[in-house]
Amino acid sequence: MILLALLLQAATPPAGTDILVTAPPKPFAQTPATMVVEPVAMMIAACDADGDGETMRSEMIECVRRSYDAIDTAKKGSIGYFQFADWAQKWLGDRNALPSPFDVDRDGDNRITLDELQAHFAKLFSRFDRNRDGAIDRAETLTIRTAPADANGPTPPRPPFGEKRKKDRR
Ligand SMILES: [Ca+2]
Ligand SMILES: [Ca+2]
Ligand SMILES: [Ca+2]
Repeated sequence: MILLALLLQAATPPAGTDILVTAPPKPFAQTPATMVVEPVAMMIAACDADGDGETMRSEMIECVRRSYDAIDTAKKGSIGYFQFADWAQKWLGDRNALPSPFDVDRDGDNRITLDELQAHFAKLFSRFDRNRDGAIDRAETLTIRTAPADANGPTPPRPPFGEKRKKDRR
């Protein structure tokens, strides 16, 4: 009993002490995303093996091979669509992220070979390397949206500073 009384005493602040109760700070509002990175561009950026901030074609080829080998553990030389979804989950972050297996399976035999995957990434490389310098830098991985989107979808563009939205003026 004495112990309990001591504990209660310890938990009770001495008289005259102000108890300040603060709410957890509000998180910053999410800035509408006008710059996003496609899952496949995220993967290509992560292929930068030497850490110079740019992915060379050779770095990407090696990286695609490694990503494929990590899924084709049986070393069959081809993976089915279900395994391709495993590949997409691991390296693109989602089983349904693009490219879809239908885009990659060029001969339509329902199997994806490493060659087919490399051929698709070669096309992607050319698409992302906008300045054709043989390397994909971080700016080239960005997709700039004209209409920002937040958790609720696209939001109307903000009016220029000092100007109110049209509907507010009425
Ligand atoms: Ca590099
Ligand atoms: Ca195929
Ligand atoms: Ca480039």
